[in-house]
Amino acid sequence: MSGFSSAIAMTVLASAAPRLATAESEGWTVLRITEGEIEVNGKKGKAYSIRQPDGTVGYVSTKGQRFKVVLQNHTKEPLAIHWHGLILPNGQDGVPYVTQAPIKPGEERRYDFPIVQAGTYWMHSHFGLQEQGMMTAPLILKDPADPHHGQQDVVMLLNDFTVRDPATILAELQGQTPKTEAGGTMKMPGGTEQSMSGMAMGGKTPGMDKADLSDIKYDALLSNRRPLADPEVVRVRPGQTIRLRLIAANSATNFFIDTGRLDAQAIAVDGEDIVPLAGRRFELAVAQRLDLRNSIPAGEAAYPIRAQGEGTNLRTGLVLATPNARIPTLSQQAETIAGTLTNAQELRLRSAHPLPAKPVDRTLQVALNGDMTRYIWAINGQTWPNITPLEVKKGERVELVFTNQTGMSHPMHLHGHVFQVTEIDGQSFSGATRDTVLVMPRQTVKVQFDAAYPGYWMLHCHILYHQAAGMMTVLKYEGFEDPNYNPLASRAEYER
Ligand SMILES: [Cu+2]
Repeated sequence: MSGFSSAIAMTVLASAAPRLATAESEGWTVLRITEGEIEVNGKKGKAYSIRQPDGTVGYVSTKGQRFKVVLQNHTKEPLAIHWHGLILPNGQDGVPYVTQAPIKPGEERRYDFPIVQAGTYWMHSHFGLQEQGMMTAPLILKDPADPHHGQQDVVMLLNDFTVRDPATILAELQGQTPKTEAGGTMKMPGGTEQSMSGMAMGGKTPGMDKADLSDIKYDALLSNRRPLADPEVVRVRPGQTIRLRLIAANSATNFFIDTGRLDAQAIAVDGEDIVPLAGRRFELAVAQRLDLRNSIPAGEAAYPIRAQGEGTNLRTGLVLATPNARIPTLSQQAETIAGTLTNAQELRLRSAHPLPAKPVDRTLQVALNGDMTRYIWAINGQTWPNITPLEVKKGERVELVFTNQTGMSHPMHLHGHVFQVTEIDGQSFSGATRDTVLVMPRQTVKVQFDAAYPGYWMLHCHILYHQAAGMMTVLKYEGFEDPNYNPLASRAEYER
């Protein structure tokens, strides 16, 4: 943890300065990725940052404009940043060894494509385990045609915080000796068809019968990088309407969102509008986003917005407060341990813009399986990078059938597309359009999308340690070729 040398970062910055000035004058937004650490409740842990030169965290732009970003790596490691939820050219999707080579220390990479969406998105490393070190930031796209355009936005980016090295966490989960600097004793798990054939599925593995809510004990949960003991306070006015943009930018924690005494309308999930759903308690799985519209009541008051982790009493949050409100002291520990998400909310969500009715041209089975005792996670019995891509053809209506044969829930994310949730455990409905859907243990979830964007698109569990332990594959368009596609090279990410 000691090596976050600002001197190195400054040197790189200095050499990049002339280019940087040019880039900004040409309408580019520079995003600098730096290493660092933060102290939470007296404990220090890793904290990368993704900021513009003026300190702005992440990126905000508008539908109809161009996404023009110069990404600069001021860290000492290679990296790659994925623009989560965006519809974009495949080559700019930010997946190392699949759509691009990693960005080396001191290097920069340019991204330039039209912004065709509006909503709450985020960016995160898709390289190794950097996401756990909070190489994450908001990516907000506004819609000038939105009747509520211009109202106050409050972004609430959630992270799960650990002081431990994520490589050690993964090695321990897999029952392996942590890697050493010299040796690299850690290997990618499974990997061969042979090892997977003996894999215990369903509830047959003893370890999978435990209440597998969460693999990892976190030191804290953070909202905009602050613990609930020292929360961000956002000033609001009585009578004002605000849009709260919640982003589960964390590595392994599903959340219950609690708006306390403040009524809320859920208006979008994963950037996509839904038929408004009123409530005060909402489910939010890893990598998902939830937009809430809140009307601040008359009178002075403080309104904590809290997020409690599934299977833990840890919680985080921020406070909306009118100008003269007293800010309450908030405990990071809830009185009770939260249970499990249920997907009951998912069944109630209705897309405001459902897919046009069309027969399904192709159904792809996506079985989620693995071996909890050995901590191997798989899709259709295969572990990344030893996978056979799922194939689609441009123009097809594609259905994905997720069947979860494991004892843990998996938030499944498809890159570069928006899908509609159409069925959960036999119950059909015109569900939300989104990019990440939670599949509960033993559950079958069906989604549909139109195959309109040729490329190699990742399909994976967004729990970082499941992804790293193999639960990742690729959706490939027939006839699409990509010179960067070399998944076997991605082993190196974990062997460094
Ligand atoms: Cu998973």
